[in-house]
Amino acid sequence: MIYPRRTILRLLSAAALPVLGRGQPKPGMVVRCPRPENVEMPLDGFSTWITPVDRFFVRSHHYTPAVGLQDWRLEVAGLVGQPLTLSMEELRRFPRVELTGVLECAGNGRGLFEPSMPGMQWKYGAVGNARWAGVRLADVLRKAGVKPGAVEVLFDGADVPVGTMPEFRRSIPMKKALEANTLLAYDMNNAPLTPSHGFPLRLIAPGWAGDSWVKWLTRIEVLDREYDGFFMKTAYRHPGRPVVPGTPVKPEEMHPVAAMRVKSVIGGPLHGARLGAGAMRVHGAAWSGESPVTLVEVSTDGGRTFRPAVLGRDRAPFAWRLWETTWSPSRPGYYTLMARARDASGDVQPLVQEWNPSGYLWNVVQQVGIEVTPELAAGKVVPPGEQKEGRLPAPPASFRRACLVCHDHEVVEQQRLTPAQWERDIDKMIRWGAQVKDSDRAEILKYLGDNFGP
Ligand SMILES: Nc1nc2c(c(=O)[nH]1)N[C@H]1C(S)=C(S)[C@@H](COP(=O)(O)O)O[C@H]1N2
Ligand SMILES: [Mo]
Repeated sequence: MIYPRRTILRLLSAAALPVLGRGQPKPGMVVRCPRPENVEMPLDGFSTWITPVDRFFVRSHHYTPAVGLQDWRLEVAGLVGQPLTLSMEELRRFPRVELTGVLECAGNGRGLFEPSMPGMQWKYGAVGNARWAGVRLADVLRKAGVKPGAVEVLFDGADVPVGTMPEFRRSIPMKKALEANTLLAYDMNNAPLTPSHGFPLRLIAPGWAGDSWVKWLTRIEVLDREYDGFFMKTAYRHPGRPVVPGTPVKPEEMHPVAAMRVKSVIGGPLHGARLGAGAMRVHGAAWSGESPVTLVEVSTDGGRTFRPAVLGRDRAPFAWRLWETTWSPSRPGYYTLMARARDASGDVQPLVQEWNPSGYLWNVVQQVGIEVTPELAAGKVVPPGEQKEGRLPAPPASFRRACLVCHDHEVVEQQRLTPAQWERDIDKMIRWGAQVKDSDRAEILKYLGDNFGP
């Protein structure tokens, strides 16, 4: 196969631009892929109300662009009376608004779905709670003067697609765009956004999953119709009803992922831990979409009984809530801990995870198995052992040539796909510009199928 011309140009221009493919390294994070940067917060992150920037997950489809404020402008265009071109200085003249809120990737938990599907295999930590500051999108739109007939606002960032992948462009309906809490943020935790998190400007869509929180904003366009680009029409769609696990659903039968779902995560003890007898703290964080968490209940007997946990004092409408309870196991044994959150709308976490084709919005009640043993002194905790990974055979040169040009190996290692799923995935990669020679295809598929199965 010949490289499409567009791909060559893209790869060349990507190489020439000061693009930070890997972002700033964040020590102690679970690296799902160094390039493009995708890192996950470990479970200990569910112990602090505000997630520090260096512990905050990163999800980037493309390489991190290096944007300089000097030439940066925000364009406001489309169905408006007065198109705008704003510098950061001009933008900062709008009233400053602060908001503490949860940012969670729609795909958080994908790595837990059975049957599995391709994509970043996030477990629990593609989520964080930060202080955002910026200006109201509504204020900027008011200045531009939205004309009648506006349906959606479309957002575009400075990231350049990898290969022939589509641009990451996302839209939100007018109603969400005009809400007082929808922000164009320049600060995260009281400092300018870092490159990984969208410097100099990103969208904050509180209560909605991360795919709407477009980073590196350069252009906002008011549309008189629903946007039909790839990341709205094909990706980030959910059936919104239970479907037979493992079966395809047509994109037109799904709708765009919007609000997050009510969810709690147990930050400790950790699954697989061994503990001595005595009182222990069971704790974590809980959040929902657009209505706040009102209750977290904890079970220590595999879901037979639940009792309310104590909710942390720190709270804000779109933030997560820390929770904890103290528990003294009456005798040694194996225990299954569970936490179940409820929100103000009455929504509650399910006991069974309904499946969807792309693995979005995982929010089933988590189960944490621990062993209480007389071999350990009261209060002593032995964390779960490091998972021993089998050694991988060296990837064939054909695979390195075709695949590792655009992304690192880590993103492949975490997949759990059948040979048929790998076939489809390689076809997608070819559509996205991968150069796979016909003579190499079988060898690549064998390497993938032999090593990264379900
Ligand atoms: N321009 C652009 N914006 C983007 C993305 C992207 O790839 N490009 N990823 C989105 C997704 S899927 C998520 S979950 C969040 C992640 O934000 P973070 O990296 O700051 O945690 O950014 C969103 N904004
Ligand atoms: Mo995401």
